[in-house]
Amino acid sequence: MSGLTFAAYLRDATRAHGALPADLIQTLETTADACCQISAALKRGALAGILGQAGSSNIQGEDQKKLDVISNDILLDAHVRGGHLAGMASEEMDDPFPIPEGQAQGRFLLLFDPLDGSSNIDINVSVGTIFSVLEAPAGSDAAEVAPFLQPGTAQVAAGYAVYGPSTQLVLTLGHGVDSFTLDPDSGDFVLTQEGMTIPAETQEFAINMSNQRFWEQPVQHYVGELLAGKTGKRGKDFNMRWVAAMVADVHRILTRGGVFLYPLDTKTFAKGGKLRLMYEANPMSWLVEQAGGAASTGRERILDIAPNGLHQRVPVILGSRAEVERVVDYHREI
Ligand code: AFP
Repeated sequence: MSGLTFAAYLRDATRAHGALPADLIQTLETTADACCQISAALKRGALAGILGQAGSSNIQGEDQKKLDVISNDILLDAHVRGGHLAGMASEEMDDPFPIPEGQAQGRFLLLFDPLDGSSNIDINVSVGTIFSVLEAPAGSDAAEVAPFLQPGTAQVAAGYAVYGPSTQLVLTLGHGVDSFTLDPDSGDFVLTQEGMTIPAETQEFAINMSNQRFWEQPVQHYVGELLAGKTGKRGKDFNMRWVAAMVADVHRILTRGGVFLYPLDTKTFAKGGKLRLMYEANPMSWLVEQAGGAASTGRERILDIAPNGLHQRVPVILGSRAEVERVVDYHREI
């Protein structure tokens, strides 16, 4: 199947796994097109005068970069014209965005983090777009928050684009994880890896070590064991990587294994964690599980969480199954 364009792949997925609804196919194709546009904007960077702060902040109180706002607008505009969605929700917007009256409507809901890791933009390091697709409950109103508040197990598609040396799109429809590379000549995403799998064991971990003094005891204990290396209980040396863009860190784990932790700590305790359930944790957790890994808050499976708000935050521990299970055990035992 390698070499298929994204559109041909979606037609093939229909043949292999039963018909994908036409409006879901359109949702995914339009999202891929929008990612292609975001990729082009990122490539122009300073030449287009689009680096730096936008002078606004999002609902989380975080300063927005110009490219956060531009990427959000690209996704909104593409999908308003598309005619296949009931509504959208974004990390960068306070409220849901229903498809305006007078525009064609569909039955799906799209949730996205338009530009994850945006602090990396100004230093020319990888960033990404994360998305999750849900079906709107019959008779629901996409101007309301309620239809969006579905657990991660209800996702019908999830994926991300990582804007690195090449632009890659990684997708799950619930039958494994496949990866596409943007062909800059044709503007098509082309299937380049089928069935991404995360090895159960690893020697690599990702965590922001500067937060160590704020962590809970189970995570202190786990990371302490990793740092002890060959001379400690684990009997092997571990390497550490931290890109500060979840997309890039998860992409590395999907590609060569590892474990990623943004655990609960005393700094983020009142908010419930750092990462957003609907825009980051749910889509990434589904991708990781579909690749044979695991994803937990330390205390529960992320995909089982019943959301209580559009911008809810949760602790995230995901990646190689054996490592995630060990951290979960420590949360039970320590
Ligand atoms: P933004 O999407 O607001 O740039 O946040 C990125 C992020 O949520 C996630 O992608 C990173 O893993 C994490 O923040 C990095 O956090 P630190 O700043 O604590 O390293």
